[in-house]
Amino acid sequence: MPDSDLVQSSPGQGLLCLSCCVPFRAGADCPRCGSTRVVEHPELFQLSIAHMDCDSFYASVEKRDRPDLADKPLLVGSPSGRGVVTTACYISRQYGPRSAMPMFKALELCPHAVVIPPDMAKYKAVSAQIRALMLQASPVIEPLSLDEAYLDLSDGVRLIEARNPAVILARLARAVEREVGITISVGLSYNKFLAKLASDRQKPRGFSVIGRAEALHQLAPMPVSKLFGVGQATAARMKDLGLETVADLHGLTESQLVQHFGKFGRALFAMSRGNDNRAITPDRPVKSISNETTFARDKSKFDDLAEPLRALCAKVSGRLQKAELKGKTLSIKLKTSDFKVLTRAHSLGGPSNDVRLMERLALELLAREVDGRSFRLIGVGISDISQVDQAIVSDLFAGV
Ligand code: TTP
Ligand code: MG
Repeated sequence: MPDSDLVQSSPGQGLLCLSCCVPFRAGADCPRCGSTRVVEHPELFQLSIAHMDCDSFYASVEKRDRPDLADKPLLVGSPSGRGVVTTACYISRQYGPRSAMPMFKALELCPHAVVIPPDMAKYKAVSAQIRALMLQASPVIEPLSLDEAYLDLSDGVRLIEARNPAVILARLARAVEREVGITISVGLSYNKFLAKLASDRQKPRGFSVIGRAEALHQLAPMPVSKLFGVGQATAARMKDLGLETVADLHGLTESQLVQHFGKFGRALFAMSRGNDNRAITPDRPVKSISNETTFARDKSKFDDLAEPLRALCAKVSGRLQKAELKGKTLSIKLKTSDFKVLTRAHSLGGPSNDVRLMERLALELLAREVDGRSFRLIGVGISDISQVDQAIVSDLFAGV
């Protein structure tokens, strides 16, 4: 663990500079760089589920490309006046415009706003760039739309074990600003529902934390509409029942909620207490790539088995390289002449698609199994695959 993160492993400490991304022990401003952009929370270094959401996404991208608009109110949407606002920048929001508002109304509220039509191809490219940065932190990210995603940075999941999740998130937000040129807000908690709630609390350029000790207390005064899955219709039904805030829900038992809202009542009961056990599911499954050969005649000698195994390693490594993928675990598969399947796995010691490393480990695994038995099939596979470029990882997450 880097010294800078180690400093924070003591309980009760929870200060992190959002400018230089280094934790510190005490004080209001960062003792290292003097920044006042500091996040403080007693559970800051114990939480690992995050939600990140870009600030006024389309408008931020347009402002990045038109620096002359930086200080001006900007609306992204159809300039004809008959369409709706897709994004209102934060300056324009001071005058009232919001997403989904008819453009003519937004322009009544903010007549001096500049209007730019949306350029979806550009926003998709920016989104892909941000996603690539996120994938350097964890293979388990779940995008919800072009500008937001959940990230699982738990132990055993995140790619940079040595760094605390909060530090990784601060670095990611900084990388999005520096490399993509727009700002993003971070929510950090212990489940998806609370992480998303948190990311929305301090926009723009926020870093907000909801810990276990405070969740119930913080949820209590919120309107029921803040709960995941409570739309206008459900909120209206709740109002009829006298349920307007989350605290009102706390007064009901789970079975009472189920009585009123069916199966959803169970989710409501859990969420109103800050519980949410939904897993973060990557949009594309963490893939594995494998290849196998069935022999015309069974083989039992090491050399006879090693030759096809080398050829399979070359194929699998070639596929990985072509797709710009790397895997962390190598496995071999053997099927005996009486159809028993054996699989043996070994870590590659980090993401790799190097054919020589794969061959060496595959042959080591093979050597342990060769004992006179005859085999009819041999295979090799790489799993724990991510689109990680180690060189970039070390740039983004190494050092302080
Ligand atoms: P949001 O994340 O909801 O909004 P935002 O990024 O503009 O602002 P915030 O800082 O509050 O997160 O949506 C992301 C993008 O999705 C937004 O820039 C434009 C698009 N969008 C629409 O096209 N129509 C809509 O009604 C909304 C809400 C968003
Ligand atoms: Mg957004």
